[in-house]
This record gives sequence, structure tokens and C-alpha cells, in this order.
Amino acid sequence: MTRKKISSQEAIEMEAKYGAHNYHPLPVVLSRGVGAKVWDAEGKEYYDFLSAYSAVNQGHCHPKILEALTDQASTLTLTSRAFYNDELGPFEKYITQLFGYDKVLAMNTGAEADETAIKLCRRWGYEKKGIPENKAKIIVAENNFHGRTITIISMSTDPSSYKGFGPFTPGFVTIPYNDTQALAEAVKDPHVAGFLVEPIQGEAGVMVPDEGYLKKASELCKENNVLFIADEIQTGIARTGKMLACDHEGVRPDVLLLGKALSGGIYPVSAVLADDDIMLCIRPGEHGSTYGGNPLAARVATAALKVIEDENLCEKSERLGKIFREEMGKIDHEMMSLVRGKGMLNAIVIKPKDGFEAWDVCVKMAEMGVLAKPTHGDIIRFAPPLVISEEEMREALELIKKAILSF
Ligand code: IF1
Repeated sequence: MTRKKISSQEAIEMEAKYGAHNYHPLPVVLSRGVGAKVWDAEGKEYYDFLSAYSAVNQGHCHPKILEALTDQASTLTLTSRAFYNDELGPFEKYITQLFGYDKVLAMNTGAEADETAIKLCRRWGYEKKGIPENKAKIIVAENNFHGRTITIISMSTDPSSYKGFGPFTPGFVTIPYNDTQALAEAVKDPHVAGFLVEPIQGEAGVMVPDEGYLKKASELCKENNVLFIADEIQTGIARTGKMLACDHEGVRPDVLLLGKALSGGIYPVSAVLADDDIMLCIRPGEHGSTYGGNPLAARVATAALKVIEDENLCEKSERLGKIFREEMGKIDHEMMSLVRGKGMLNAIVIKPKDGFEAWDVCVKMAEMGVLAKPTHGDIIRFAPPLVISEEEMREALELIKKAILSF
């Protein structure tokens, strides 16, 4: 029995009436997705160039991940961690060996991974670095985005993230991004336990730091007994052309955060990876969550990671990303001010023209059949599923070009 589908207009009206107004979506109502393509409620086809903010790297509804989901969903979905289950161990073995860490702590959302890392870092600071109780500090970068919880927005420098939600969690020191001198100063404070950073700042507008920044930052952390914590929730899992954005500089974070594409857009799974001397600072009963590490999550995440390996998506991301930036760089239009990115995490900065800005370009692209969303007013991020073919990408590039040249 096929469910009665509603029209785009009905969907928008229902959300306006019955849903919180915590988003301002583009006026597109999606109904189906396969690979790099999605279709709206009326059947109009689009190339998805957002990938749910890089959670659908493996493409929409990947059959291998769906197979794992449906098989486990009819077997055992949730046990809580009050008991063991026979899928978590194999997932933990696979992911720790894949990324080269002793242990993993599985959670659900990216924000929970960041919160877990903050607790782990503070606990390590007290137990291993000898920081006085409740004095631990964590350094973060300006314009960071790590999620939406009260503690995470306490680290934010973006008023749209934190204004009106105080009081805030103390213990965070903010320094400019991509500034090793500022970090060198900040890590001297003996109460600093960690440096939490995005290897490329996604929400800030795909801000790629200078070559060598991550390497220097991790060295400064090591020299000062500070944990280097990499939030790869958006940049990880092949998005930037390597399994991790840190891999471009051969940097091994002390604590690694994964989410989004860790489960290929099928089910919320996040993970914190670290070695024993850090991870074992949290002992039984001191952290967790109802759904964290459930057998369904374990199966889905394992399948999602295997797709990245089986379909060689790191190499593809690197190769197609170069073509994307090269072709976008050829667009000769006054609104196009620059193209930047790594792998298939790219962005353009739009200069307003006759009152038209990035939002209008995105609305026009949607009309042409390409979906992307502006961030911070003038930046458009382009992050298609990594399974997109070169031919599909070139077709989408033509549509993007036509949309921009139409202004
Ligand atoms: C929204 C932004 C992107 C993240 C990094 C942790 C998290 C995110 C580097 C938290 C989440 C999402 C959140 C989503 C939109 C999207 C986003 F625009 F908000 F900032 F991608 F850039 N670390 N980013 O990017 O993970 O709890 O969401 O699973 O809140 O609108 P989450």
C-alpha cells in the first residue's frame, strides 16, 4: 500500500503550522533520493550539492547501507548498554583498526561526540596532566562550529549560535583560526587540557587553513602536553580527498571525532576515537547514551565505512574536487569572487549585484536543478555525494554556471 504523498505546498504549510521555526529552508520539498540525485514532491530532479552537510557522502539510499539497516532492523535494534550485543564489538574492532586507535566511544549525533570529547579531555587533564579540579581549559578557534548544545555554543563566536541562550559553560579560550603563533601562546597556560579544532572550518564557509597549520598545531600541542582534538565530523570520511582532512598533513589527532557520513545519512551515528591512556580516563557508568553503540548503528556505520573503501571514494573525491574548482574558477562573472576548498568540500564567495546575493543564486540553481545552500550570507558551499559521476558533475557544473550567468 503506497502512502499518500503530499504536495510541496502542503508540506511547507504543515511545517509552518505544526513545526518549530528553527530553520529557513530553501523552498524545495524533497521526496526521494538515489546517489547524487534527489526529487521533489512533484517529481522535479535535482543534483544534491549539499549532501545533508556532508552526511550523505555515499549517496542517497546506498543499497549496501540499506541492506545492513533492513537486515539488522528486523533482528535486533536497541538493547541499551546495560547488556552486551553481538554487533558493537565487531564495529569497534573494525573502526579502531581502520583509523588506527586503541578504542572508540560510540554516540549518536556530532554534538554528542564533541561533548564526549570535552568531557574526556577535561578528565584526562585532571587525571593525567594534573590540572587542578574544575580549572581545565580547552582552546577553540574563532568562527568554529561544533554543534548546538549549551556547552558547544559556549565555545562559539557566532552570535546566531549563542545569543539569548546564556549562561554559558566556562573553560574555553578562543584564538584566531589558522594562527599558530596565537596557539603557541595559548598552550603555555598549564591549565590548558586540549585544542579542539575543525581541520577545515565548514560552517564558517569552507575556510582551508594554510598548508602546515595542522602539523604545527599538533606539534605545539605535543610539546605542551595538550590534547589535539580534531573535529572531522564534516571533513572526515573521504570528503576532502583523504579519509581524514588531517591525513593531508600526516597529522594523527590525540582524539578524533566522526559523525555525519560515518553512517551515510541513514541513521545517526557518531564516534570518538582515542588511545587507552586517554579513553580509559572515563570508567563504567560515567558517560554514555541510550542509543549510543546500538547494534543497528554498528551495522549501518560498518557498511557505510566499507562503501568508502570499496568504491574508492577518497581518490574520487580528490580527483573530482580538482575538476570542480578548476571549472568553477573559469566562470567569469562579477558576482563570483573566489573558489576555495579541498576534495569535494568547496565553496564560492558571491559578491552581491543589483541586490541579488548568495541566497538568490541558490534559488536560481534550484530552478535549474542543483541544490546548495548559502552560509553566512555570501558563501555557497558545494558538497555533492562522493558517488557522483564525473559526467553528472560536469552536467551540474553547466547548470551552476548558467544560474550564475543569469544574473
Ligand atoms: C545544523 C552547520 C554544517 C559540524 C561539525 C559537529 C557538528 C556539525 C564540524 C554537530 C554539524 C551541521 C548541523 C546542522 C547544519 C550543519 C552545519 F551549518 F550547522 F554548521 F555542516 F556546517 N561538528 N553541522 O559541522 O553535529 O549534532 O549536527 O550531528 O545545526 O543546522 P550534529
